[in-house]
Amino acid sequence: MKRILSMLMMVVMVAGVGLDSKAAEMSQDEKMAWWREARFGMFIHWGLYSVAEGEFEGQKCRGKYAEWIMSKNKIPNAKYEKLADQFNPTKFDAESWVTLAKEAGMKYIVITAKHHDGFAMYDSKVSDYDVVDSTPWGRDPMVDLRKACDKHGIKLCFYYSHWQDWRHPGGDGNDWDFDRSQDKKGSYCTINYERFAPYWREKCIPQVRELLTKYGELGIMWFDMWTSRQKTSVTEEQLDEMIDMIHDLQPQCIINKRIGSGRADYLTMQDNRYPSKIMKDDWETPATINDTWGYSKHDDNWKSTRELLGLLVGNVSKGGNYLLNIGPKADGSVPEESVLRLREIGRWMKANGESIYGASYADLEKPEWGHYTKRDRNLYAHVFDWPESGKIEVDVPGNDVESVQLLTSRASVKFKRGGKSLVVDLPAEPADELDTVIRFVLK
Ligand code: FHN
Repeated sequence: MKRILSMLMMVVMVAGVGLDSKAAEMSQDEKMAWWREARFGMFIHWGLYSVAEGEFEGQKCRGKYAEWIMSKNKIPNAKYEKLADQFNPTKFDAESWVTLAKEAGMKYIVITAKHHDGFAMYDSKVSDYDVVDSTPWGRDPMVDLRKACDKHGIKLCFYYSHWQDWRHPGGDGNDWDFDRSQDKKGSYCTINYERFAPYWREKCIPQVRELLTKYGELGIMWFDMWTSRQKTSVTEEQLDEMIDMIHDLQPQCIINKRIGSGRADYLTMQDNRYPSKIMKDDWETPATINDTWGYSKHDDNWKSTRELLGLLVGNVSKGGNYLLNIGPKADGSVPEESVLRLREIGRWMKANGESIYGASYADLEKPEWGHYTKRDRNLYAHVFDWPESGKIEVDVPGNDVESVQLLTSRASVKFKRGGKSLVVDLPAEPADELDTVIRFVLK
């Protein structure tokens, strides 16, 4: 019996090694393929700051990001941690978050497993400062999210704040609880490698290891150091240790460059920033629907659906992804304003998604009426601003074009072949009030 068991173990181990080495052998293109195909993801900022809703003890957050309230309002850990007593999200339903992402046409979810406040939003054995051990709710939302993501074919990804940690005495960023007078000046922190090393060893590495080992296959480990590493207490060696660990445990998992190392897989722009030109290496914009990431009852500055869709299409037209945030309330519900906008984008994506998924830049000048995207032999003209002339000129030699159609109905659209360009007669009315897409099939 013992022999049979050990033989079985061997088979399992060999199969396991086979899987790992297959992933380890993936080329960069193979690793990035799902992400390039996806183009559109959901960011979720949810934590103790969601309880505060942008206000603490009658004081509004002194900054536009509500998840920064602990730092901006200099709230000591002893007070901030009490927010955990009120964290009881009775309306949390992983299924509804995931189906919202799916309805919007998003293909992956990146959720804050730990933000700068140091509070783990999953069941961590490293410290009790987590959602299971410190809240009356006592549940691990990542377990439900994992199930719902698998059910709906959405990739699950984790955000982890590896640099800023305002809870651990060694983490960067907290100079209101901890004496930092011996440190050098950094950016958004003070620098002290000796102070930082125990945080890295005792909390950061073990917690990321938990995330990589407890929740199945992850799409991205999303890190957040938006300043240069030299202005922080993080060392190159520490980042190498983190990246090696991810490569060992989940070789298929991609890493964004805000980890602070050139070894990461793709670039994250600054928040809500958009390049003016095509960028050929992989990149994304993390973006907010209003101004904050974490929920704030004071932020009503909602972007319109049209603006959000323009930013998504604009990013794809320059070769990038769009990671759009929702900040659920502490009760687990998603603000109606976000739900509405995501559903409207979803309606458009359902009809026009082929011009987004796996699409990229077209190597044409940006037209004044909108954007171009391209996939294989298909060129897509996204007409956001309907021209008064009822015509658009497209810089593609007429002889290169096989057919021109409205994407949604496949109805042919009239066009004249010029020498170096085409003139297209648009239909009398836009087919979609947000963005009418004309598809050119190239020879
Ligand atoms: O400080 C964070 C912020 O709270 C938020 O998480 C964003 C998302 O990109 N990242 C940092 C600022 O860039």
